[in-house]
Amino acid sequence: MIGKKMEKALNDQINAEFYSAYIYLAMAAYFEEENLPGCASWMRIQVQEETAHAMKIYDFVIERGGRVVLRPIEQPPKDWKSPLAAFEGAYEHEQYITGRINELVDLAIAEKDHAANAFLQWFVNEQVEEETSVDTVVQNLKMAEKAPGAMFMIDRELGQRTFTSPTQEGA
Ligand code: OFO
Repeated sequence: MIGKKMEKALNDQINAEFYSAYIYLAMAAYFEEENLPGCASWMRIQVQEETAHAMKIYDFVIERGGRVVLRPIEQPPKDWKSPLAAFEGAYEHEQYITGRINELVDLAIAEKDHAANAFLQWFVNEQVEEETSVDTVVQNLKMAEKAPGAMFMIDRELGQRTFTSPTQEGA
């Protein structure tokens, strides 16, 4: 059985993961508007990842005998001043999510909830990947600023990304 504090914190994290999906969906719409279909597609894959993250926590709360309570998802921004600014925003957001995951681990340790701690380690590792993959795009876009035509190549490359369900990678 899950403790009340942990249950509340995990419900908050379900909301944060759905917000992540929402902000990336907003970025996908922005990229569609900017005629960058590869960037838009990359963001749509990210939406699937975030939804899978939310559902992974959702299932864990239920498995532990807790109650999932869904709250409203905050409205994400609509526009960014450049593709680079959007990906920099995504990078900042991932750092924020990493901080939240670390706080959840701290809470699991304080509550002596070993099952939650073990479960959350998957997210600790996942956040390393999340930050790295976004930061790689940020670095490429920074280089592209100085090379005309490079944006076209990057967009084409980002369009190659495919979705692998994080929940099927084992936890
Ligand atoms: Fe769920 O990792 Fe991004 O936000």
